[in-house]
Amino acid sequence: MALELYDGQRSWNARKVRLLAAELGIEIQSVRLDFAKGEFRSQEYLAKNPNGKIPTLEEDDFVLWESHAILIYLADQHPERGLHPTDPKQRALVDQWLFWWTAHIEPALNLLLVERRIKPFLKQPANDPSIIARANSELDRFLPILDTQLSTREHVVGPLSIVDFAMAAQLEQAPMIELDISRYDNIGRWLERLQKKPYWKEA
Ligand SMILES: N[C@@H](CCC(=O)N[C@@H](CS)C(=O)NCC(=O)O)C(=O)O
Repeated sequence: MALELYDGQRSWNARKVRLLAAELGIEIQSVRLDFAKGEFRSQEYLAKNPNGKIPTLEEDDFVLWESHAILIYLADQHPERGLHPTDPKQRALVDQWLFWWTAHIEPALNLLLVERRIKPFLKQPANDPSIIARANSELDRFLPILDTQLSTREHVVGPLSIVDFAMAAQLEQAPMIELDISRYDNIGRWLERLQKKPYWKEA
């Protein structure tokens, strides 16, 4: 069976997977779920992913959720590309940045996403100033670390790796959550380099 990805047009987590699959030339069949129609919470989908979130990868009877676990699984199909390196130290550095992103940046991005997009969409009170301030304070603390890292490297760990896909798919959506990243020059240049990839726009 082909690889199937339960995803959604606007999901930045699903986009991480589509971008990496395109880079690796892995064919993935996309199964689009519509949040507004409650398709994330159907019994059928919850049986695959009890979180009711996307993305979920399905390959025969193997089901995998959590976008970063999916990135690792796909990259490990092509060890020769080194996107999740086999050398223990290089791999540990990729994992370091992936965990750092998951622990420090993603929660803050998600707070902005919920306040600025999800709550208005659900017609709930949104744009809570204290939540937005908390998110921005975390981003002000941690994004400069990424900007400095990129000041001397073409990609986050040097060579292209899965962390570039994990981070870029979300940071390129900064305008959507009204996050200003224009002061981070190195992040901006790195995003521009990635966006030149031939598949980037369509993935
Ligand atoms: N940690 C999960 C997060 C997945 C996630 O939050 N996906 C969003 C779409 S980008 C979603 O399904 N949201 C629906 C919900 O939270 O109910 C991952 O990386 O896969």
